[in-house]
This record gives sequence, structure tokens and C-alpha cells, in this order.
Amino acid sequence: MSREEEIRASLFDDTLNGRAPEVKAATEEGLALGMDPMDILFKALIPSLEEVGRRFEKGDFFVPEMLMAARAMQGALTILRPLIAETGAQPVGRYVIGTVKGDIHDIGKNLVVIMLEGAGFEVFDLGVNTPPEKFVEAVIAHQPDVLGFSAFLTTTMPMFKVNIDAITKAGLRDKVHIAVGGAPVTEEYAKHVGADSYAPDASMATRLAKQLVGARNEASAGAQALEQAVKLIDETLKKG
Ligand code: B1M
Repeated sequence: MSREEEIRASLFDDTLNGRAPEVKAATEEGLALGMDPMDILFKALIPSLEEVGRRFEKGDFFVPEMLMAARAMQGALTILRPLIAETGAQPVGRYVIGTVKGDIHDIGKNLVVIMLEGAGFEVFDLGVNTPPEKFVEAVIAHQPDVLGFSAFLTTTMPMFKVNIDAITKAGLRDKVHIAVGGAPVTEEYAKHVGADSYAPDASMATRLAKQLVGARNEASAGAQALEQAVKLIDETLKKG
């Protein structure tokens, strides 16, 4: 086994067992050896949390174990975050995101934030357990291109509809694209509650946001060109 494989294996094991100092040390060693931060994330840390979920479902793990694993993962994320989100680019767009009311899961949402920042978005993260009125306030204050809701429990998914209704009631529905996601969410459910898009993971959420903003920028460049052409024709006609 190479040292990199050993590090991946111990990251998996130590996250599973909630050993935060060891996870931090292995993350630092992996990076020092030149391992890719995305590799550490997707080949060790996330699979480990998936295993935590499986054990919880079987009744082998309880909330304290889940919490310790999450803390260990978050320690590693703190180290990885600046490396993944490194970008000197001008903001490509604005994105407001939060975990819905009643739900305190945030690792998945934080990953979406990290990847959006990495793609050049200015992100306003409202955190967890976010009530509908906070989303409304944030849309008014930041005028984002995209408003994203994360839900990780089947019991909190219905908050998507409550949030969308609040945005509609505030007269903001046609001003913002609404994206939803989270482990139990499906494309079908997103459509059912009236969201504009759904993504199964952070990279797809980022790709969709980039496509949306790119299309808007193209449309507004097109509109500007058209306006200029009309002006030119007007001036030419006036000149006779
Ligand atoms: Co909880 N938990 N948890 N939990 N937890 C799950 C989600 C669960 C699936 C475990 C299980 O039974 N297998 C289960 C939910 C079952 C269900 O409803 N379907 C569950 C439960 C039941 C609970 C409690 C109710 C337990 C209890 O108290 N009896 C409780 C609820 C508390 C609450 O919120 N009110 C609870 C509590 C907790 C902890 C606090 C202990 C801790 C969270 C710590 C934290 O987040 N800071 C915790 C954890 C760690 C988990 C598991 C093990 C891991 C979650 C995670 O971080 N996954 C989870 C089991 C599992 O997922 N396998 C579980 C890794 C993460 C990278 O993936 O979150 O899917 P994910 O994020 C993805 C995508 O969803 C997507 O991109 C992310 C990155 O690729 N995505 C978006 C996310 N947001 C998006 C937004 C988008 C687009 C994509 O557009 C806007």
C-alpha cells in the first residue's frame, strides 16, 4: 500500500470513529505529500460519512457517533476549504443559500458553498435552521441570481414549498432562480414544489448556477447590442 492509500484509509477510519485530531493530521500530511484536496474529500471523507449513515440506519451508531464523525469531517473541511475555493476571479454571480428551518445538517450545504466560491460566486450563507423570512430578507438585501435551499431530512423537505410561498408572497418569485438539493431530495420533488432546478451534488449545483448566470449574461449582452443597433438606425434615419 502506498503512503497515499494509507492516508486515505486512515482518513476514512478516523472520520468514521470521530477522531478529529487524527483526521486533521492525516489531511495535513496528505496535502504536504501533494494529494489533491478533491481526492481527499470524495475518496475518503464523504465515503466515510456515508458509512456513518449506513451504521446509523442499522442501529450500530447513534447521534453522538454521528456528531463526532461530523466534527472530524468539519476539521478537515476547514483545512481544505481555502484550497478548493481558491479564486482570484471577479464574482460571476450572487448566490444565497441556507439549510431550511428545522434542519441542522450543514456539511453538504457547506460543500456546495465551497464549490460555488471556487467557481467565482459571491455566496451569502444563511447557515442552518433558516426560517422563510430570513430567505426573503436575504433576497431583498443581496438580489442574488440564485436562491438555494438545502434539506437533509424527509421531514424538512416540505419547507421548500413554505419558503417558495414566502418568496412569492413577497413579490420576489420572478426575480430569482430557486435551486434545491439535499440527500433525500429528487428531481421530481423539486418540480412538485415549484423549484426551478435540482442538483444531486455540489458540483452539479455549481455547474447549473454557472450555466444560468452565463445564459443571463449572454442575454443581457445581446439586449445591449440590440439597443445600440436601434439607436444607430434612429440616428441614421434622423440624419435623413
Ligand atoms: Co443526521 N441524518 N440526523 N445528523 N445525518 C442523516 C441525514 C440520515 C440520512 C441518517 C440515516 O438515517 N441514514 C437521517 C435522515 C433520514 C431521512 O430523513 N431521510 C438523519 C437523521 C434521522 C438525523 C436526526 C433526526 C437523528 C436524531 O436526532 N434521531 C437528527 C436531525 C437533526 C436536525 O436536523 N433537526 C440528525 C442529526 C445529525 C447530526 C447533528 C448528528 C449530524 C449533522 C452534523 C452537521 O451537518 N453539522 C448528522 C449527520 C452527520 C448525518 C449523516 C451521517 C451525514 C450527513 C452528511 O454530512 N453527508 C447522514 C447520513 C448520510 O448522509 N449518509 C445523516 C455528507 C454530505 C457531503 O452529503 O449531506 O448529502 P449530503 O450533501 C450533498 C448533497 O445532498 C448535495 O450536495 C452535497 C455535497 O455533494 N446538496 C445540494 C446539499 N445541499 C444542496 C443544495 C443544492 C444542491 C445540492 O442546491 C441548492
